[in-house]
Amino acid sequence: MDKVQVRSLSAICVTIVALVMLAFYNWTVIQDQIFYTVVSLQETHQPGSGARYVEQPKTAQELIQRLRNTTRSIGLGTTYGMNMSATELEDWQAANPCLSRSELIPMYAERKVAKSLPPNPVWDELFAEYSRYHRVCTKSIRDPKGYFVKKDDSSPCKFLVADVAFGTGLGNKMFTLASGILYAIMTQRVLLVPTTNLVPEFTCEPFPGSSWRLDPETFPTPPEQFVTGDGSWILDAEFSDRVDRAMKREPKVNGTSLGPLAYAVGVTRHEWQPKGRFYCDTEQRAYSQSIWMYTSGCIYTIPKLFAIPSFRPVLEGLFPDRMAMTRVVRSLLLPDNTVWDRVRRIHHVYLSGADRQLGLQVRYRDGREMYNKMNDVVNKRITDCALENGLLPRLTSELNSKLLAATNTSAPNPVVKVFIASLFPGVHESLSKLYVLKPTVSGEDVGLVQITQDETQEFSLEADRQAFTEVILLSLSDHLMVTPMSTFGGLAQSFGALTPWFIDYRSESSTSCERSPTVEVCNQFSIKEYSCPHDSDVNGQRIDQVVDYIKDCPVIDHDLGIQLITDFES
Ligand SMILES: Nc1nc2c(ncn2[C@@H]2O[C@H](COP(=O)(O)OP(=O)(O)O)[C@@H](O)[C@H]2O)c(=O)[nH]1
Ligand SMILES: *[C@@H]1O[C@H](CO)[C@@H](O)[C@H](O)[C@H]1NC(C)=O
Ligand SMILES: *[C@@H]1O[C@H](CO)[C@@H](O)[C@H](O)[C@H]1NC(C)=O
Ligand SMILES: *[C@@H]1O[C@H](CO)[C@@H](O)[C@H](O)[C@H]1NC(C)=O
Ligand SMILES: *[C@@H]1O[C@H](CO)[C@@H](O)[C@H](O)[C@H]1NC(C)=O
Repeated sequence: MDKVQVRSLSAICVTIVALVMLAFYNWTVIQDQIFYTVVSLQETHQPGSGARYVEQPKTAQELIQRLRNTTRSIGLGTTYGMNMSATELEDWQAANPCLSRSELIPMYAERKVAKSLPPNPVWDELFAEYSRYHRVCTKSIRDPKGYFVKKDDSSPCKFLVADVAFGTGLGNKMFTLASGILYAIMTQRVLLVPTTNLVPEFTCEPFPGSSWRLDPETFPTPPEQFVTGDGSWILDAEFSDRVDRAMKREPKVNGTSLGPLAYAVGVTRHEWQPKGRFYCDTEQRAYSQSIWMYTSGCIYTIPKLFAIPSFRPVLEGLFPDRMAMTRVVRSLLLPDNTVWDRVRRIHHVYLSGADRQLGLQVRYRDGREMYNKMNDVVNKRITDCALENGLLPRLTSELNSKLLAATNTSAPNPVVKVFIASLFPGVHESLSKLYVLKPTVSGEDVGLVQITQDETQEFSLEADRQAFTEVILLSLSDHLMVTPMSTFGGLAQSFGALTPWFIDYRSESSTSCERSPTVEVCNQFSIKEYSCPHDSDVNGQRIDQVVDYIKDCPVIDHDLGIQLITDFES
């Protein structure tokens, strides 16, 4: 990891912490080396039923069926059963209230211009079945820590601890976790989320009768960044070595019978996401025989899951429109009641009743200095973009003739509400100067709303809650204009199922903005070729040449990444 990379990546995910991490980097490497020599001594262990190799399902229905079979095999005849009783469910819902689960989707449907995403019954069925699996597995092993420490593998259930790199903002957290969530579902692993990353503190518990919360104070997670971890985990380098050695011993087995290579594997990071070899069939076959996995980082990687050949049939069946992120966040990452209460109040007083809502997300990642330098040019581009694309009405210097002529106007002017999310006041001031002083040609009245302007990015539960509130309010827009590379705006786009316009932030540019080719966001800093030494059918090939709906991200957004092209546009 050289300095240039650290700087450019820190601009994306870990704004402040990266410098501290650089200082600790050498220390971490030393830790890892000590750790590897310890774990190599215990390479063999006897597999239980959870560690048996099973091929990836070929269809979404087969995945659902497998989850159901596992749930049945461990749930039937137990006190907790396969399903919860109605009273159990009511009690759980009373203890884990989540108003947004029933109230958010109808608000998207009420938008007057934006299209609603049609329902996806296969995804809903999978989510329900996975929730049941989660509950029954969690009940059956009782205590995740005890199960882990004993290296137990008597249950057919497997587990994923899905974490997020320390010190990241809301958007990066949610995209990273969403990637872990979809991976857990695809690989039939019980999803557990360390509460230190705070996501379980501002989202709803997603699985009825169960909990995804993992207390990292008591649960032994692997060594992460500069935090000391537990040595029971095999990390990437050692895992790849074991795969290589096993494949050398039996080159013909094609990964199918590698046998369990490790009880617990921590997927360490390269550029804040799993390394290229993670996205290979041979490695995935090997991972599938480990009982525990741990992932972390700060980058969205769902596009790369679509690149894994053995995952693709199920993912294509589940998301024929590729609206994967929207389904995941709307089912599993909903705002808890504290956040939802803010959304409802602010929406009610400032945004409801509009004929159209425009969302504007304006981010100056490097803070005040960048703001001072770019505020004028960014504001001009926002206005130009809004006018060129009909997102805001044009101004006139003449007074509204209709208003003046009529002494009794029965029909009030249509209202366009602009919700602005920014750490700075610049764009609100700039638009106020236009729309407060002058009427519009169309006779539409334009209202501007910005609820915070904190200037600096904070790292706290309160900062995440407020950021999430503003993301949801942005997502309720009919049209959305966002800052390139920003996962904050990207999260609003995913919740709202919106195809955004990227404001042009390049200093030398003659365009004001550009429409995104997709609702999906960019998998930033992604390696664009398969690096799968044991899968000669794809190794070295460009992913976009193997999978036709995966493309380079647009240059205006982020030129070092790939993304899914959606069949839905709004
Ligand atoms: N409330 C609020 N917070 C913001 C805004 N812009 C940035 N932030 C803060 O800065 C963080 C930005 O990190 P992140 O969401 O990962 O977005 P990214 O860095 O642009 O990809 C957020 O989580 C907030 O804490 C904003 O418009 N409103
Ligand atoms: C589920 O179990 C049934 C009955 O035991 C079996 O016929 C079926 O093949 C299993 N399905 C899958 C996908 O494992
Ligand atoms: C559990 O609930 C599912 C979905 O409602 C149903 O199909 C299944 O038959 C139930 N199983 C048992 C054992 O009650
Ligand atoms: C590897 O195994 C898979 C799954 O059984 C099979 O579909 C594929 O054809 C095999 N590839 C080779 C090169 O043997
Ligand atoms: C204004 O017009 C509306 C509808 O045309 C009518 O119902 C109302 O009585 C009028 N009000 C006045 C004060 O003239």
